[in-house]
Amino acid sequence: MSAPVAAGAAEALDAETFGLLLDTIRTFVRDRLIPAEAEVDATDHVPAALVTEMRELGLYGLTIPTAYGGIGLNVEQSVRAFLALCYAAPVFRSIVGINNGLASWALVHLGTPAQRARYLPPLASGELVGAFCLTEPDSGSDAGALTASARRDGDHYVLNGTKRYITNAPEAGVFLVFARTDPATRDARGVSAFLVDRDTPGLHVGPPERKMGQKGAHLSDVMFDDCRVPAGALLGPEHRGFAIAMQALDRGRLHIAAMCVALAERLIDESVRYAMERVQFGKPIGEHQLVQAMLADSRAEAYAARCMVLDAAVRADQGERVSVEASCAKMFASEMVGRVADRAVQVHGGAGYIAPCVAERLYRDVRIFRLYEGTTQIQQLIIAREMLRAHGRHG
Ligand code: COS
Repeated sequence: MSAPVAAGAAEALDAETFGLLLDTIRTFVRDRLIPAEAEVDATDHVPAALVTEMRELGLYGLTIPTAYGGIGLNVEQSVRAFLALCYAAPVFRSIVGINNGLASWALVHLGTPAQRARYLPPLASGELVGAFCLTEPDSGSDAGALTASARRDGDHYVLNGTKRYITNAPEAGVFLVFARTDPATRDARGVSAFLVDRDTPGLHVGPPERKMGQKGAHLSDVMFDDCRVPAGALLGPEHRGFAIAMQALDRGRLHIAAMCVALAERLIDESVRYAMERVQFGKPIGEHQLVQAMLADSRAEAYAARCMVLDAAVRADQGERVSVEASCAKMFASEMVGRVADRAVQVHGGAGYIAPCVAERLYRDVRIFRLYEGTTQIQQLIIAREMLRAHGRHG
């Protein structure tokens, strides 16, 4: 099975307009999102007014082509936009992120004209929220082992099965669902992708899960019980859905890496501010060399991750396949922000363990990055497998 389409972006925003967009995002983050963070964490709810503002700024459609009402950023620009946006708590990226990547990537690259015309404009505006349904109760890291089925029945498919931990499912209006269309297979072959509207009979959304962090972003199970969809709901070629999911994840992993970098930079700024305010042994703790060592380690690691994600993004824009670079960036950046968050709590001392300290909240928020869109161990597997394959090819 080979990749269904080549990676690479067709469109980009001109430099001046892009600069204005970045300035607008930074101002929005500073004036609107950061002041709302504590309330969102306490209430597990993002105020409707903020969601409306995110829509009006175009944040749901950053990567969707302008022909469909999006902003049409290329990969590097989208990474830079997330580096700016994700200086605020990651709940806000979670709300707009699926529309910008996992739910829209395959539509943009493989959708029929009718599918694009129907779904991309409302996804770009945020009127429609998308969800990406790959994971199942018994199929997480081994995504190719999924058992949800889609049986052909005349000019319909009938879906059955359960999808687990589906981000934005409680709010979603369309679900990109991966299901097995060839019952003779048990692995990555024989899986197809479907666009399923929320109001389709037989589709049920479970209650939101209680999570460790990222309060305000919701996920739940999605169940399919003899859920009939028209044959036109098939996205991309039949039995080629797994490669579609993997390509969407390649792009998603770059965005996760960018988010990790931005949050590390925020945690470092919070740490430096506290280190200059807090006085112990007669001077600000930032003047103690053991505290300086923690700050310096965090700064160097965040810088390394920033360079990685930008390099991978530029390569993607040049048409290179960046599966390995995306996995490297996601793995390094997510592990890095875990260490940075841990040091940020350490710099804050006891105060770092007590709400409403920003370090305490972000420490909880960033833990998911080493798990979702492929655990660190799955990224290692992807990277090492490609190294061994390349060795086999070139001797
Ligand atoms: N781009 C394009 N095609 C890809 C691809 C990619 N990045 N990765 C895999 N494919 C295609 C390949 O073409 C391959 O076909 P060939 O047999 O012709 O090579 C096919 O998909 C199967 O790939 P592979 O053999 O690598 O599948 P495996 O089942 O062995 O393993 C891993 C795949 C482990 C890498 C995959 O299951 C994975 O990424 N798991 C983590 C899932 C995940 O991130 N879940 C989070 C869900 S969203 S929060």
